[in-house]
Amino acid sequence: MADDDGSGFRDKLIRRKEEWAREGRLLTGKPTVAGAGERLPPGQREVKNWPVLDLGVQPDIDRTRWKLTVDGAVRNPFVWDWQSFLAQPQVTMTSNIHCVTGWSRFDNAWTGVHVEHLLSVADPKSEARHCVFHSHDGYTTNVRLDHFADLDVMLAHSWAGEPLTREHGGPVRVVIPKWYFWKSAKWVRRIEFLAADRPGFWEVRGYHNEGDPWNEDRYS
Ligand SMILES: Nc1nc2c(c(=O)[nH]1)N[C@H]1C(S)=C(S)[C@@H](COP(=O)(O)O)O[C@H]1N2
Ligand SMILES: [Mo]
Repeated sequence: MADDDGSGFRDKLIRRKEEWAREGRLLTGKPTVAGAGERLPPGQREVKNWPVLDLGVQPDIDRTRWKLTVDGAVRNPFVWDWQSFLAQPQVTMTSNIHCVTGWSRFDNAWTGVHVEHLLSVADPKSEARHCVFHSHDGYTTNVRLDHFADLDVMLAHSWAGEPLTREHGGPVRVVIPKWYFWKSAKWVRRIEFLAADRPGFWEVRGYHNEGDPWNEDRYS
């Protein structure tokens, strides 16, 4: 794909998603309570395939050169390379995906490093309240530290027992099941801890700062 086509696609996609935010696309005005027997949040439909959504640039990161930096308001900033990442305790957890464009995909088995372990190593300072994920495609997204610390959050390198493919964010992506999927940064390269919030790529383009699908937190 030529550079022109790439950035044209990107600009068009960004404009369309900004328009959805202005229109309030898919909003039903009927928020529901998570876990009340229903698996599908309001305005969502289930898909069996797994759509690919990003800004049209899928960085090709060789696992031998992959590194994750964890820094900012932490007592123990560190860098994991691929071997040290795999040497950390590994977990497999199953969760649902809810994309703000309207599709949900149930029962995704992710394998990787649990957020509880990452936080025990990094040891956030008392002033740390927020996190920003930085990705290899230039994408960023923000979450509150207490939301990042939810026990269903992880850094995944595998999906359904297979290495995470490049198009879905491999070598490693963030998985935050309780929020719309734009918070789950693909190709993550850095996790920065902050005292003050710093909205990310979609959060400054009309999307909600948090993103609870049950509450229809689609737009700001
Ligand atoms: N680095 C990066 N992460 C990203 C994005 C992106 O453009 N770049 N898009 C987000 C959005 S809007 C969605 S819906 C999901 C899509 O993940 P998938 O392609 O694996 O379905 O990734 C999220 N994480
Ligand atoms: Mo998305």
